Amino acid sequence: MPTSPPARTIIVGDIHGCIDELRDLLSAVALRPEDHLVTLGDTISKGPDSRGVLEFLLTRPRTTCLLGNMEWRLLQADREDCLHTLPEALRETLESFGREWPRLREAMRRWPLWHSEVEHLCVHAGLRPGRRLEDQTAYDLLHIRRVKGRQGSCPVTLSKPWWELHTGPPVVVFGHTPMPSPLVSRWALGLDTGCVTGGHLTALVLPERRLIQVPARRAYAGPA
Ligand SMILES: [Mn+2]
Repeated sequence: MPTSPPARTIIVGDIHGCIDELRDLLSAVALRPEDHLVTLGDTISKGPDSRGVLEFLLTRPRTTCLLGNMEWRLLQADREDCLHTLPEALRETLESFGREWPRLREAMRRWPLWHSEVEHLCVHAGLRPGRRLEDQTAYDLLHIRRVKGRQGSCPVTLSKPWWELHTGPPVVVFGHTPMPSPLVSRWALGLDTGCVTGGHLTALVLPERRLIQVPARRAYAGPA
């Protein structure tokens, strides 16, 4: 009898409502029911069908969705009763949820800020270098891009991408900062390849550490 292949973990970068590309990507990786699916946050806003993306993710077993700054902003505005202050894209997203919003909100409130996966730490934006995970702020985990760093003994303080100063373990798998191609370095793997602005949607397949991409069918939003 043939033995079934071991379950994998499929980690997907910023989806931003791009349901067609999400389906294309999951076909390209040949997603199986036993695979664990992890999304890196910013599943919603800017793209064509945030609600469809959420409905898919929330009904699939073995799925872990991390919070991104988009979901966090929406939940925060809701909690503080200031939904009118949301940027236009998020306001449109909220309108598209219609009467489903309370249910979707309850689900998103349970989403974690990070997820640990054998040697890999998944998080939306990244880590502040030199700080333990338990000392990171939620704001950094959701927003960090650049930090002040020094170049050797040079006294000039430079602004650098956080991942250039991060030395693992763990290997950090992150989204949030769109790049023309995935960032692959010793201690960081960046998967936001700007699908919603016409780039690609990218997945990392573990344990084989394979990157798979599908192209956006079109640009749904201008560059941020
Ligand atoms: Mn983001």
